[in-house]
Amino acid sequence: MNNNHTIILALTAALASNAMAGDPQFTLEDRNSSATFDVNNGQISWDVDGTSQLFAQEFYFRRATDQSEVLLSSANLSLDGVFASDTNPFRDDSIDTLAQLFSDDNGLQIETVFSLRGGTDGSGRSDLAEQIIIRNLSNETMSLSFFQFVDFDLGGDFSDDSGEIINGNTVRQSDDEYSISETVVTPQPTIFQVGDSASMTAMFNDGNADDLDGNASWQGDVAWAFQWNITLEAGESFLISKDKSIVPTPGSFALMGLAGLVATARRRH
Ligand SMILES: [Ca+2]
Ligand SMILES: [Ca+2]
Ligand SMILES: [Ca+2]
Ligand SMILES: [Ca+2]
Repeated sequence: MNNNHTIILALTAALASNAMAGDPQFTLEDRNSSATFDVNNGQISWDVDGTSQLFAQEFYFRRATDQSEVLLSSANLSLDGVFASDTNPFRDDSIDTLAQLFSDDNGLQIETVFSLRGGTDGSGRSDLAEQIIIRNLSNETMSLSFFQFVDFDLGGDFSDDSGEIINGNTVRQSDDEYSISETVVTPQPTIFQVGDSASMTAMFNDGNADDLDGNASWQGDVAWAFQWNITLEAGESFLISKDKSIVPTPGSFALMGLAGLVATARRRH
């Protein structure tokens, strides 16, 4: 199956689900992993070896004219395109990369690209690469704040997680089974926050303008966010490049499960 064929199938499936009610959703799959994205709500799942790891990943922005943060969604901006593709077609015929393009009427354009790479079955490993490109297509200088908000519930449960931010651009969150790290490859965020999921969700949806508070660690229902304050000249663009990696926590049940699989494989051979 070639890439174009896969894209057409994916778009047809999305349009069909839209017609049936609900938001268009795309599920990326690669080896032991899957991740679902909703054009109205951001990323809504990331499963590794059948275990749910993510509650939500959402992007927000606040333009000079906005009174509060606005969710990046086809409800708030026009959705100019969605493309799902299979970038390793010799391995499988599953879509693993999703690109979405949003814009407003005043020259702001935001493109997101997600690329999923799973690990071998039972490894507890997975990787998600992300690029966000913010463009000023207008003839005037544009200022905005852009926010990434992430709520992982590692291992399918939310109460036993702990999270911290190191050097202002690297997140580590873990529980007894899994660990997630995210590194912002470029550029350094203006400010960050790790905190309680419910209060951070409320902050982004309360109708007031909020900036992150720089808190660097939290335990419980951990969530985190990065904020970039950006000024773009006419025609200028801003690229945020990030990578999320899930691995088994050292000494964890997930890792022991992997060791068990290896031992079993050795016995069979
Ligand atoms: Ca693929
Ligand atoms: Ca957990
Ligand atoms: Ca707010
Ligand atoms: Ca959480």
